[in-house]
Amino acid sequence: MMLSPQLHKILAVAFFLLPFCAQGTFAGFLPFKHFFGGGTNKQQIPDPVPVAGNENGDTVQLEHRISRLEGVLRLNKMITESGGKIFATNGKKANFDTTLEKCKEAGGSIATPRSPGENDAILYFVKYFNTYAYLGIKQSLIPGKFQLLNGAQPSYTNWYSNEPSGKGEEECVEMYTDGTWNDKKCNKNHLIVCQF
Ligand code: MMA
Ligand code: CA
Repeated sequence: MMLSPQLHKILAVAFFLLPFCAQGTFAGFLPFKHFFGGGTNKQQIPDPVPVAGNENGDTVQLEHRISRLEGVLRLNKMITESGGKIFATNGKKANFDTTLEKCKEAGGSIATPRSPGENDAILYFVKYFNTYAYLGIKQSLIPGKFQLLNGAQPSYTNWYSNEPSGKGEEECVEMYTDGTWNDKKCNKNHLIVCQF
């Protein structure tokens, strides 16, 4: 059976977050090492009654598993959600190109806010780690004009006052800790935040 897009998404997030769980270095962020470390008091939660050899039954099982995994990720504040997107960070920093790579490797893409709600969902991590993050918005061929990575015109922006200011010298966009945006060179070490 094909993996549903929803399960695919959740698995991508889970694998993206995995190294960061194993590390257990983010005090307070991951108060559940026992979930991944083969803890001793594993609780058995029964699956719904199986429907033998039935595709619909398989789907019910998958949905049940996904909703439990989502519950874990939400409970531990490892994901934020808005506009049907899931946002996540591994708590690490990288320049713009490496951020693109890491997000792609994880089955997602760099966080790209399309609304105040999505901006807030990204801002949650920027505040938590007190570290700016690059967004999936880049200068177009016209200096000082910015576009989404697919070349589309952003319908939502949240520039800090008097930004963008780079006049062609700052091709990337960073999010400040108040959620506003600044055009910036692409070689800074910023928090990796992806969308799935
Ligand atoms: C820095 C740099 C720019 C930003 C200004 C705002 C001096 O340059 O971060 O991208 O626009 O600060 O003062
Ligand atoms: Ca700037």
